[in-house]
Amino acid sequence: MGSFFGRLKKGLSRSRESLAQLLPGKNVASLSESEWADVEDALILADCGAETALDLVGKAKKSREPLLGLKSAMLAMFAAVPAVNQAKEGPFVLLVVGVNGTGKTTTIGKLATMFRNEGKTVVVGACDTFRAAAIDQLAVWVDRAGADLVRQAHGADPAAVAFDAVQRGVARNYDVVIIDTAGRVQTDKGLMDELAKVRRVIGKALDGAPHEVWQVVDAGTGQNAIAQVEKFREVAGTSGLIVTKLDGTGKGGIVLQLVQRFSLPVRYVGVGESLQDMMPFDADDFVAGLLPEMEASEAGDADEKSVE
Ligand SMILES: Nc1nc2c(ncn2[C@@H]2O[C@H](COP(=O)(O)OP(=O)(O)OP(=O)(O)O)[C@@H](O)[C@H]2O)c(=O)[nH]1
Ligand SMILES: [Mg+2]
Repeated sequence: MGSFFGRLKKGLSRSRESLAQLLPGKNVASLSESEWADVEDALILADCGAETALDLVGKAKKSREPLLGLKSAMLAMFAAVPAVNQAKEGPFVLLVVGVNGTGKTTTIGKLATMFRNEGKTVVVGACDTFRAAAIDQLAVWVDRAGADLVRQAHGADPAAVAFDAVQRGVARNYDVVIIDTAGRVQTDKGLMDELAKVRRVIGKALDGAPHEVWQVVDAGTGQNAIAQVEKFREVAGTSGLIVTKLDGTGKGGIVLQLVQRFSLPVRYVGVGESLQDMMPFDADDFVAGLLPEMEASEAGDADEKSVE
């Protein structure tokens, strides 16, 4: 937890430092309109997007203390998190989707390890059959996690692999089935149709599956993440997000923007390349990483920004 938070904090330092210059962590009574405009710009630069930045500033302005106001406006965005949808019968089936290189396969290795550590049995379906190397990469992760793998030859129909994986999960009474898919750009209609088919076929193998569809988003993508989630949600039924590479982006506002735009829960965040570098998303930690720290208020703390 300590090291996770450290990595997250380090990853978000660029955004936090620019906000710290505008919002000193002191008991400032108010900011001027132009100071608020600067805060809004800093939020936009941190990838919050204009709409979310405006919304946050609008709410923060109503508070008697700017930094606290911004903090609670951010936390409010994460307020209602739905529970993970569970399987009624048979294994919990999780479909993992997203654009190329966002971290799906790595995240599946981390998730499989996590489930195994919880004592659950896991099978992973290698449905990225486009690249032979993709199957081998997944096999290494799955092996390390101590999970089972369903694979077919390079070039096989991804939907057929998904069907087999779910079937094996049911037949062997596994607790969890995770389906890895090939990365695809949301504008590629052929590949998006294929993903819709993978989803449909999973439902044929087990009624009610997939129970969750987690979309992996690279925190460094910037505004394109919005178009990605919009399209994947429509085609594949994204039900939750995993935001990766929060250790390296220097931004992070994209998380706020995605949550506000789509009301989707962020389930996990990735903060590095190794197995333990993934943690459940914690809104308090995240907001604490994004905003400068509050100093204990001191009496008579005069600052050039304190009075307008
Ligand atoms: N720094 C950092 N790197 C990550 C994280 N998650 C994944 N990566 C790296 O991102 C790169 C791509 O990861 P993959 O897991 O292969 O991504 P993918 O989405 O499966 O890629 P495709 O299957 O090609 O679409 C690898 O070099 C990973 O090590 C993370 O949280 N932080
Ligand atoms: Mg992959």
